[in-house]
Amino acid sequence: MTLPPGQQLVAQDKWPVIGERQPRRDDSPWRIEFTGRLARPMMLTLEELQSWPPITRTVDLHCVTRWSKLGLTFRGVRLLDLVEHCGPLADAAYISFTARSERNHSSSLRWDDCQALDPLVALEADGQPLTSPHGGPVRVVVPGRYFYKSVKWLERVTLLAEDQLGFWEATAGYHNTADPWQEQRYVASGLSKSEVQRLLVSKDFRGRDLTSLAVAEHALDGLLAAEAILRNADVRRCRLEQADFRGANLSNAKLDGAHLVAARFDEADLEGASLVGADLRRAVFTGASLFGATLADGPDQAIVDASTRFDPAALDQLTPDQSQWLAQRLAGDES
Ligand SMILES: Nc1nc2c(c(=O)[nH]1)N[C@H]1C(S)=C(S)[C@@H](COP(=O)(O)O)O[C@H]1N2
Ligand SMILES: [Mo]
Repeated sequence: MTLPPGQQLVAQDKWPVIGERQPRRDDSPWRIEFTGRLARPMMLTLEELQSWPPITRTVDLHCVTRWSKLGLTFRGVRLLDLVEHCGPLADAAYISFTARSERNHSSSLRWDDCQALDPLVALEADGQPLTSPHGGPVRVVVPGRYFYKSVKWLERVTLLAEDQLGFWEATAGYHNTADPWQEQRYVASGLSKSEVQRLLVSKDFRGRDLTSLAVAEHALDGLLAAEAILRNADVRRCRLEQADFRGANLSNAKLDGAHLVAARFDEADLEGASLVGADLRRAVFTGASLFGATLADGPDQAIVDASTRFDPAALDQLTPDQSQWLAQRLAGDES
C-alpha cells in the first residue's frame, strides 16, 4: 500500500463529506450539458446517460486536507466516450466541470491531462447509488488528482480554448494541477517581503487572506488572527502563546513545534493541519474542525494534557491512530 506524501488513511468505513453538502434546489429533470469547443454539443438526461456502456473503476481518493481513502469502486460512464462522441475541436485545450449547486461550483483540467487520467462520470460507489452529499445522482471522479477536481452533482461539461479556474482554484489558492504525488496542494501567497515584515511587526492578521504565508520561527505571542485565512501557512516553531485564531482557516497549516500555550482555536478550520511537537497546554479547540489533522508522528508528539480543550466530537474527525493517541493524552494517561 502506498500513499502520496503527507496523506493519511481515514478509518476503513469512513468517507467524509467535504465542501457543499447538497445540490441546488431545482425541480427540473437532471440533465448534463456538453458544450463549448465541440462539433456536436449534446444534452443528456440521466436515463440517456445510463444507456451508455457502463464501466467500473477502483479509485483512491486523496483529499487536499490530507486524508485518503483507498480502493473505492465507482460505476458509471467513461467521460472520454461522452466527449469524443461530441467531437472536440482542435483548439480544445481545457475541460471544465460545473455543478448543479448554489455556487455553480466548478473545476477544470487540461484536456490532455484529462485524456491521460480517464475520469468517470460516476453514478454508483461500492455498488450503491451515490448519495446526495457525495454528489449523487451523478458526479465526476478524476483518478490521480486531489479530490477537489472531482465535481459533485455534474450539470455541465465545457471544452475550452482558454482555462477557467475552478471554484477552489480561484478563491482559495488550490493548485490548478493538483497531482497528489507531487504534493501540488496550494499556490504560494502573493505577499511581498515588506508586506510580510509589516504584518509580523503589527501582530495583527485579523480577517486577512494570508494563504501559504511562510513565517516559521517568529516570536508572535498574543497574535491577533481571528477569521484570518492561513491555509497552508507555515508557522512552525513560532512563539504563539495566547494567540487568537478563533474562526481562522488553518487548513493544511504547519504548526509543528509552535509554542501555542493558551492559544484559541474556537471554530477554526484545522483540517489537514500539522501540530506535531506543538505545546498545546491550555489551548482551546472548541468547535474546531480537525479532519486529517496530525498531532503525533511516532516519537514526535504535541504536548497535550487535561488542560487542553477539545470537543469529544474532535476525536471522531481524526484518523484512528491520532484519535487514540489524543484520547489517552486528554485522559492524562502518559503511557
Ligand atoms: N459541487 C461540489 N463539488 C465538489 C466540492 C464542492 O464543494 N462542491 N468539493 C470538492 C472537494 S474539496 C472534495 S475533497 C470532494 C469531496 O467529495 P465528498 O464530499 O464526496 O467526499 O468533492 C469535491 N467536489
Ligand atoms: Mo477537498
